Amino acid sequence: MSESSDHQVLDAQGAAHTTHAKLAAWVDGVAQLTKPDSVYWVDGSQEEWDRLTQELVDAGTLTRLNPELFPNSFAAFSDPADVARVEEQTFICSVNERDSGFTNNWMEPSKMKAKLTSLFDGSMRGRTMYVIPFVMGHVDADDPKFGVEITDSAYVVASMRIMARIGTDVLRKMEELDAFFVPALHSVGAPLEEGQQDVSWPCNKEKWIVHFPEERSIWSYGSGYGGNALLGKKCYALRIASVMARDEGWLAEHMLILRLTSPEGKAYHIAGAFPSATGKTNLALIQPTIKGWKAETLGDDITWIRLGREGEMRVVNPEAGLFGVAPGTGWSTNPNAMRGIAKGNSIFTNVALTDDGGVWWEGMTDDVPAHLTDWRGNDWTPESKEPAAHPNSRFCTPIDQIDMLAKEYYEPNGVELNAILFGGRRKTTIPLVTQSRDWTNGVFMGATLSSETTAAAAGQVGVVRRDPMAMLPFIGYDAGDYLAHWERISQKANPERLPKIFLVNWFRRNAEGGFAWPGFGENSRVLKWAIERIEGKAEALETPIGFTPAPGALDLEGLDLSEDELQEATRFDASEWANELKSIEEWFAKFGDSLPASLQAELEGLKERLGAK
Ligand code: GTP
Ligand code: SPV
Ligand code: MN
Repeated sequence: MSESSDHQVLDAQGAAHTTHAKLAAWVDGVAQLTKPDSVYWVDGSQEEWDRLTQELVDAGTLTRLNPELFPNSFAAFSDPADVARVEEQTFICSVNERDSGFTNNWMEPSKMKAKLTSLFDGSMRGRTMYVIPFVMGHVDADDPKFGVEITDSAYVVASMRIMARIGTDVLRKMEELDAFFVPALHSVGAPLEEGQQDVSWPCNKEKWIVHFPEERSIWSYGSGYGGNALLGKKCYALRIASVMARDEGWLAEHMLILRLTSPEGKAYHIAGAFPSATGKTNLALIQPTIKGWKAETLGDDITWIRLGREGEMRVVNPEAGLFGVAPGTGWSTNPNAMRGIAKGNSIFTNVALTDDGGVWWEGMTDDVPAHLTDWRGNDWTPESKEPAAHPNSRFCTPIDQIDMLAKEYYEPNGVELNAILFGGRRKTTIPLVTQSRDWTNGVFMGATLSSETTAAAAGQVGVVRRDPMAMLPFIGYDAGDYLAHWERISQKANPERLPKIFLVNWFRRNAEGGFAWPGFGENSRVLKWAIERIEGKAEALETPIGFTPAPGALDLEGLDLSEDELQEATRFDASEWANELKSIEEWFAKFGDSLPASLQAELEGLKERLGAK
């Protein structure tokens, strides 16, 4: 067949599958550019999942796990150079450079479009082009947020089926509303020549994760991994959604949502922003160690916050699955996650395989298996120097398999938010918990949030960096404007119903170098104190940085922790804060004119309270 007649076949695809004219035209245009062998519209059915996963097994991309251990579950092993988000190659191409701000990479949109157009030209040759209609959040929400991902990766299709609501039902709703959708284009950038043998994880050395905020579109090239390729997640539900939220008066945040019910039966909703691989999924699935408190989850990674009719803040989780860090998630630290994973229907990426056809990762069980196949396919024993699972290996599991999922997860317009936690991974300086003095002081805590970098992003691990609201890699516009937007939203809200804000740190070290606080389920003690603060019951000490638990105010019943150990975890240390202050000043200086005056005033207030002026 000649090339031009080939394209005529592809031209006819769009209109035959959808009455949504814009979508049909976009799909046709992409097919003409990327030149796939065929175009396939994803319906989201079980039959389709069975077929695609079998094709992926045949292609060597997936390994079917032993169904007695993990039913309907698969392991994938990526190219060793494609294991995490690539922040240096992530761009916010706003029309004006100023609007992408100093925290983002920027290129002039038409220049970037030209570059991407030439990369995508023929990039799907020899492959199937999949069209995935999806909605982030509920299709029945007051304002459903639609997207369509085009990808040449069946692994992405299978993963998207877990992570988002996808398929024909969503497409029909889009058509009925003639809805706006975010076009999200993805290619692994590995076209196949006639007769060329494919590899198990096609990708390209060159990677581009690009967002055009004004037209609300996404182009991702070269990577098949997680947040680079499942475009509903970080690219849409955070970067593009944060821009929509700025324009429409809401917030798109990197937060978990937890519902806690007190022994008196009163329920509270807490959202928590922690940078990547810093404990969101674990806190979302917490098993409280204190008596009488019940925890249920609504979300583990992304939270959309909107104002309700009474000026209350309402939260929804726009996702349908968990894409969780595997290492450290285990039967002793996180049984709720493990029970959900064990139900199957999951895709594991870059974990190790056990000899009986199951999966394993560091921290999954207390006993370490005598033999494994590591994530690179090599034999592994406990003597091996390298970890068996990649530090950023992930489980991808439907959220409805979590026993502790709150029924409120299904509320199309969410639930009222009562408290916000900001947390980082800091060895020093940041106490276990500090309550902000008020909303603006809480926004200051979020704006100056800092954390040691993790394996979730390519690059050096363990370096302290400022990560405002845990959104540093995900703010789709100018960071100063983003902080101003947090202030603006609070002014529109009912002041009586504003969530209380707390700064937490589960990762402070003691003099011996161990964790000063046991963490995980024991974090429920901190949550209890936070709720009792909201209720006006718990005592606090006022320090220059905010309110910390008064002696005896944290419930430590049943916990083996001495007064001294508790002190190490919770104390405010003036000398550490003298250094912190310098670092915060350097950080704020980077914002230039776009730093909100209210936050500069917060810094001045802190300086004064620390006796630094
Ligand atoms: P992303 O999915 O990348 O956004 O990560 P996340 O924020 O959901 O982090 P997750 O809950 O998966 O935890 C990441 C790592 O932190 C795991 O290795 C956990 O074992 C560890 N971790 C989580 N909570 C705690 C805690 O309370 N204390 C300690 N010491 N480690 C924790
Ligand atoms: C994160 O890095 O915050 C993640 C994993 O949740 S990814 O989807 O790859 O962004
Ligand atoms: Mn995350």
